[in-house]
Amino acid sequence: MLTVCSTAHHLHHGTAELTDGRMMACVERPERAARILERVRQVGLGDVIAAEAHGREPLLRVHSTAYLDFLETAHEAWLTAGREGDALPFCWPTRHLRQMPPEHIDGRLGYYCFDAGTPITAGTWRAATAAADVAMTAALKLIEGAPAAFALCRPPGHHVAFDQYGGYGFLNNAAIAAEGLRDRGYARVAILDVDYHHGNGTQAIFYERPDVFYGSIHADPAHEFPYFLGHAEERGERAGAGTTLNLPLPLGTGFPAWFEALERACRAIDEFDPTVVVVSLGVDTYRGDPISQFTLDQDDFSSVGKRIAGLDRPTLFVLEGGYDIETVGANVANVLIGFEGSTRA
Ligand code: FKS
Ligand code: ZN
Repeated sequence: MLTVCSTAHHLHHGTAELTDGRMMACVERPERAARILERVRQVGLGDVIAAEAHGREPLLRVHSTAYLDFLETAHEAWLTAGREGDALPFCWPTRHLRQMPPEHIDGRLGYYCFDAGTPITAGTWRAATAAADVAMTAALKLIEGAPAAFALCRPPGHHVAFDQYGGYGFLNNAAIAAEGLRDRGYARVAILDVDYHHGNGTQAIFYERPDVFYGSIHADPAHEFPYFLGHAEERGERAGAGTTLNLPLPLGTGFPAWFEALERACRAIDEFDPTVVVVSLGVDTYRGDPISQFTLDQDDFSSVGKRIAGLDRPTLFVLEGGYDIETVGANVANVLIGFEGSTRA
C-alpha cells in the first residue's frame, strides 16, 4: 500500500493543553508521525511519497473562507495582541450568547474553537494545510486506480467542522479527501471512523448528505470527549436521514464488543453500497493509550484491517489519533498489513 506523508507536520508542535484543570504537555506531538513512518518503512508496506500542494480549493469544499482566513492569520494576530507562545481560547459563545466573531483575537479563538486542548502555534497553518495535502494526494492515487492508500496526516482532523476546530485538529483531512473523491466521480463515499473518539466534525459536515455515509465506533460521549455529539440517536437529517450511524461503547470496552460494533458498521456500509471507503484511522483504542479507555491489543488491529478489506472497495486510510508513542507505529501498521494481507491473498 502506498503511504503519503509530509515533513511539514513538524511545524505544528503545541506546548500544552488544558486537561483535568491543569496545563499538561500536548499528547498530539510530532514524534507520533515519525514513529508511524518509521514502522511503515520497517515492515515494507509499500512506496512512501511526499504530498503535492493542492492550494485552498479542496479546503473550501469543506470549510468556510472566513474560517480559513482566521486560521491562516490567528497566530500572527496573537503575537500582535502582545502574546507569546501558543494561542488558546478561554471564552466561548455557548448558550445564551451571540454566535458572531468579535474583533479581538481572544474572542475569535473562542468563536472558531470548541475546546482548550488545541493550541495554535506559529507553524500550525502550514502543518494543517500540509496534512490536507497529504489526504488529497492519497485520494488522487485512488482516482488513478490504486486500490488503497494511507494518508499519514498530522495534525488530525475528525473533530473539525465547517468553521470550528478542536480535538487537536484544524482542517478535516478525511472530509476534504471525501469531497475530493466525490468531485472526481466517486458517487457515494462511506466514512468509517474507528478512532476512540467520536468524529463530531465529520458527522456535522455530512449530517444532511445522502451521498456521504458516516459511521463511527467510539467511547460513549456521555462519559468522554467530545461529549456533545456522537450519541446513538443521531442518525442524520433531511436528505441525510439514515446516513449517519453512531455506535457508542462504554469506557473499558474490549475487542470482542468493539469488533461486534465494527461488524455492524461494516454491514451498514455494505447496505449503503459506497463506491469508495474513507477510514478515519485512530489507534487510541489501544489498551495502553494514555488518554483513552478501550482495551484493544496490538494483534487486534490486524483483524480490524482484515475486516475493512472485506468491504471490498477502494479504501483510503486517513490518520487520526493514537498516543502511546511506543506502539502507535505498530498499531497503525498492523491495521494496514491486516488489510493488505487479505486483499493480496
Ligand atoms: C484528556 C482530554 C482529551 C481531547 C481529546 C482529543 C482526541 C483527538 C483524536 C484525534 F483523532 F482527533 F486526534 N481531550 N483528559 O484522537 O480524536
Ligand atoms: Zn481519538
